[in-house]
Amino acid sequence: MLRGSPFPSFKSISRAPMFPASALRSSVVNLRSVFSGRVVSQRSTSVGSSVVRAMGSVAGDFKQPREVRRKLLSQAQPEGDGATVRRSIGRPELKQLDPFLLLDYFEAAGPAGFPDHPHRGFETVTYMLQGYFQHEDFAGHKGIIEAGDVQWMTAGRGIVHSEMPAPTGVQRGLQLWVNLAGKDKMIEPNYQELKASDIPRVKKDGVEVVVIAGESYGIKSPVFTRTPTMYLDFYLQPGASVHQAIPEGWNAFTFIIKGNVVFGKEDAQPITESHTVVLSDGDGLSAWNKGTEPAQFVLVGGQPLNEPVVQYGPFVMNTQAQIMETVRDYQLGRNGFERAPSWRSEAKSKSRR
Ligand code: FJE
Ligand code: FE
Repeated sequence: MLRGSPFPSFKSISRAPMFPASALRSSVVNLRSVFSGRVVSQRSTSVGSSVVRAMGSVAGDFKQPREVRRKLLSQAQPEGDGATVRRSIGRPELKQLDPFLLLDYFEAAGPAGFPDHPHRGFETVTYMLQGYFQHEDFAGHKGIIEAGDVQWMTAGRGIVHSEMPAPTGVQRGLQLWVNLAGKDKMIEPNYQELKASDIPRVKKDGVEVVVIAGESYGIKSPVFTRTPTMYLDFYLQPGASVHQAIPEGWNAFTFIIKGNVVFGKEDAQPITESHTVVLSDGDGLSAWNKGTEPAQFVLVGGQPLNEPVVQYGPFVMNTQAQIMETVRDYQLGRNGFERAPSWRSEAKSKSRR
């Protein structure tokens, strides 16, 4: 059991809010398919719009529309070092939506951010909407994520890094955590870094979509999603609607960044800004902007892993024994965390002088 005291130095790498004791949680979802070695298909989204819907923009054809299963509001909360997030997936009422562990819509103005911290067992996807973020990791990898850019980071067996917004101006963006299957948790860390110009965008009938992962309107993202995932950023002009295919059996949700959006049925209640909508099963989603202002929302879907999830802050494994091993690896600097004990980000070193 992780009860605080067995890992005294663990706290020293974290400032209080980063790794609350409550971050340790365990949920056995489906033991049957753990380590079953099932083959997952990369992108099974069906495209082709043989049936043209009466109105609206057809980004992918489908038969069984998904509807709103749950609606949750995300209020701003402090996170990291002076940053503010609106947490979607990962909040107490929605700890996870397999394979997703977290979606934070972050806003930072001035000095704030997420100083030196580790990850193991999943992927972080940072998508900037405004401003920029500077990142650096313990292996010497560093760079800037600017508005429209995506950093798809596979932490695998271990990354320690710092994620700090620009010192001036307003920074806005999203960070999504995608779980990795047990067989992939200890893979070599990897980055897929896309500049805004590398990410396909489609504009049609008052709809604009940024294809971060998966496909829309027959256009595919170049991102490889080890855990099969779709991630689309939609902009709907007033009066516009979109019909988007989503693979059946995948879990899917939307998070509204701006405006009001009607999901599922045209006469459904519009859903407002900062709400997460968990979608029911089906093979597609219809969305309408019936308001007078442009609307923006992200649609995220993924093939469930159906494995037990044990999370301790930034470490996500299948069992508590693996979590304890991870904490030990991190403290002792082994199994992928070799550079952890001696590394300190430049950002942090500078801020301390
Ligand atoms: C954190 C572990 C973490 N939301 N949104 C525990 F890794 C983090 C963390 C972030 C984060 C970073 C960015 Cl750039 C954007 C984020 C959480 O680094 F906040 C906790 N509690
Ligand atoms: Fe991080």
